[in-house]
Amino acid sequence: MRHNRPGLQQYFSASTRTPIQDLDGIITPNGLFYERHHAGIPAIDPAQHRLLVHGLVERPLLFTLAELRRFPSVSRIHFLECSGNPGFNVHGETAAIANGLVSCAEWTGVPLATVLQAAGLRDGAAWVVAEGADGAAMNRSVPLATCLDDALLVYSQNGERLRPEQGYPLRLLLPGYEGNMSIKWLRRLHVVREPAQSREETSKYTDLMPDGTARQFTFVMEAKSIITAPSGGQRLAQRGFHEITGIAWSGRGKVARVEVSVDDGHSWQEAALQEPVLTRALTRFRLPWRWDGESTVIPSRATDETGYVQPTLEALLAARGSQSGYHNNAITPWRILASGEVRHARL
Ligand SMILES: Nc1nc2c(c(=O)[nH]1)N[C@H]1C(S)=C(S)[C@@H](COP(=O)(O)O)O[C@H]1N2
Ligand SMILES: [Mo]
Repeated sequence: MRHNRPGLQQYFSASTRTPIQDLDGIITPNGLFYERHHAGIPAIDPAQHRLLVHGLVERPLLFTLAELRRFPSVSRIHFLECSGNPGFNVHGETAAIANGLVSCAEWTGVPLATVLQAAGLRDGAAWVVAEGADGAAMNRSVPLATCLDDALLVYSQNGERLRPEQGYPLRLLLPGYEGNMSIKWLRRLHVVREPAQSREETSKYTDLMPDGTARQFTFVMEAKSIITAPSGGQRLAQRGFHEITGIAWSGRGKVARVEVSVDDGHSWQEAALQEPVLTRALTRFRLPWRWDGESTVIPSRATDETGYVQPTLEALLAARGSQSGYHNNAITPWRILASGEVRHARL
């Protein structure tokens, strides 16, 4: 779903959202994967594309895609979420507007650790600056420990080659981290001592606090959930049985529990989680429900395996103030009217 912000001077949409209210299961079809690009989508000839690995390494290396594909590969299912999903002043009419900058896919590629080991790390190596080949030459600094952990150099998504929108022919994937760091159209990995302090980690992707300081390097996407049915814009056609279903995820690991309330948070019931529950992947939850035809509010609340509980918007605003633009993982409550129409409870 293209998202054109009124007042923003641009002739193309810089982001599209996944219609999460219309999807089942946990895998996002590639054509419906959300998109966020800061300088359009470059057209890259894969035969010409190179990945440079240099800086504090024993052997600077320049890879063609064919060379990268010779490394042992892995496939893993992970979500990707923009840390601007949504802003703090957005109460989406639909689940897509409220939370559609999240998607989940099976990614295939090479562990970044394998490629860094091939280059050999030198003393002092502590960060890797990843850079894209788009007009923005977008770059982000990634701690070396993350690069040696579960970071992937990805060339395929859900079985087919990456689409141009997702970074063809090569992207970085940092499971559980804010989407911005998963650099698309990846062309360079610079191993360095200190973070680059680039635009995307200073003026952007930092959170301004009420006391005037800013939170920087807030990498992890904290636990979140959203009911996708019934959700905003939908309508319950009759009273009686309805399945409440939605998605939950956590950048820290597995989702441990999702609770759903059908009485505006007065009481909570535990939803069933679709097996297998995967680390840093969308997790489908379901709760059978009998609607009595009365108006009510239905929020959902995720807890991850670290014990972290998804907060209310009030709790987030109390902790961070209202200047902060990123990392809103607040509970989304849907209001069901007696007519069966569903709206965002804050609208
Ligand atoms: N080179 C480059 N990488 C990028 C971006 C970009 O504009 N250029 N956008 C980032 C942002 S803000 C997000 S949320 C994700 C979006 O990935 P997707 O478009 O595949 O969903 O890519 C990140 N990687
Ligand atoms: Mo993003």
